Amino acid sequence: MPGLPNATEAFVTLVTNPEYGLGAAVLGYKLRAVGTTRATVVMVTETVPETTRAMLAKTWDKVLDVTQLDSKDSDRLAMLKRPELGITFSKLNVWKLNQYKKVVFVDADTMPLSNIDDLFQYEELSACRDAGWPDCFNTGLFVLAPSPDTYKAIMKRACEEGSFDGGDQGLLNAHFNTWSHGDISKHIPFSYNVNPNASYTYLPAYKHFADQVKMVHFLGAVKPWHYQYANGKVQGQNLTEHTRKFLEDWHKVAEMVKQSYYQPTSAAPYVPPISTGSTKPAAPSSHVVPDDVSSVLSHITAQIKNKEKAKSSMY
Ligand SMILES: [Mn+2]
Repeated sequence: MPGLPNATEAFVTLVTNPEYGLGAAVLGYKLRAVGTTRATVVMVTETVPETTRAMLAKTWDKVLDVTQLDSKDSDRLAMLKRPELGITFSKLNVWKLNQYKKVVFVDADTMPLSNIDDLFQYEELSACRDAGWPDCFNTGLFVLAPSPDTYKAIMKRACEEGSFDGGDQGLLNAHFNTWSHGDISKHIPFSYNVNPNASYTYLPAYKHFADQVKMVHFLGAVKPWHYQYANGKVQGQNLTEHTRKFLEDWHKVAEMVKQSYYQPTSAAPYVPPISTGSTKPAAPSSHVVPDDVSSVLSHITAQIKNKEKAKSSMY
């Protein structure tokens, strides 16, 4: 446990399944290892099993139940070939955590390499450029000021416009749409959200700025937990030297988290539980975020039904 976590500011992440749970456990461990003075909060949806919650409780200050939001926008998600991204709409629950004045949201597939508490100097909405489309910000890391009003405004936009990429990044870029050409003080340096997989695009820069990398973000469909790891080495072809190093750093922490933090109830070795979709919903927790989304969700459902109707009438 950190000595005195600053209770008005928090790092927050989201976990919706056991794999991201291991990612978040690594992230929580690393945030403490680099000496954060802020509170650490992991939001979990009802799809997260008890074993994963127990592991997270060892590496985060607070495990918080949140409502699962799903954009259900399968057409657009299919365009991205990432149908699982819809669930990232659950990220929006972070705006409801108004017991905190300021939050740095970080994806569960990120890993800080050094202290990143200076991010709390930034105002809402601050973020780094997306490596794929630099006029958009990447939502793997962003600074926000929780507010139920902002939450409602973003949900309203989600109902009216959906998201151009089907995920939270399209929606948040549409909502905070002055980011690219507005106040440049809301542009966080790229070194706080570096995608090691993008190295082929600008390898000399990766070499030149390697020492300044504060946090890596393993974005894309292949995550650190998909790589085989044995004897301190990650198995994988076509990995650049620094990608391999980041992946091995991640796995070293993952091994530690699994061995010394995760206490299985049987003597069986740790195997990440596989989500079957039939996971028993967790017992109600005293930390449930007030749920005011049911009406919003019924709007979304109605909209989808209308769209489907419109589509089927075209044929
Ligand atoms: Mn991510």
